[in-house]
Amino acid sequence: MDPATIQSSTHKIRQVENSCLFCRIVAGEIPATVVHRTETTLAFRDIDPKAPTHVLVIPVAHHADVIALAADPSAAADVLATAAAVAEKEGLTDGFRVIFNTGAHGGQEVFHVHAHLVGGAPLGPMLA
Ligand code: IU
Repeated sequence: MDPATIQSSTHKIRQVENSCLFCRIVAGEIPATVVHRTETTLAFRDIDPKAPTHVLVIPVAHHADVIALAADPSAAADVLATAAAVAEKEGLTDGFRVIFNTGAHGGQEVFHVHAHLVGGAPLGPMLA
């Protein structure tokens, strides 16, 4: 589907992929439990949490995966900064994981890059 141009709350024009679930969450078209928001990022609770805290951190701008995000260092830094801010907000003082599932072998299902911030309990040697 062609990208549509919409007016963001900050009055800057940005591109939104109409067919992208997470772009639609950013646009407020699909509900999500938002825990933190910046001008360039959004953090919301995963609908199927794998740990006591399971928050997805996304850039507002559409990037398909972490490879595309890496080509936009400012957005990449903003996503990590938001993950760190949410970890602090959620009280994850004993540690946490930040995971970018990527591609078919990585188990990526939603192709708007998202960092899984998981914690709140010992996670074991690997996240299943
Ligand atoms: P993945 O890395 O692309 O596999 O992760 C996608 C995540 O998005 C997964 O943990 C889902 O539970 C989560 N999710 C969501 O939080 N809200 C939704 O509406 C949908 C998926 I669809």
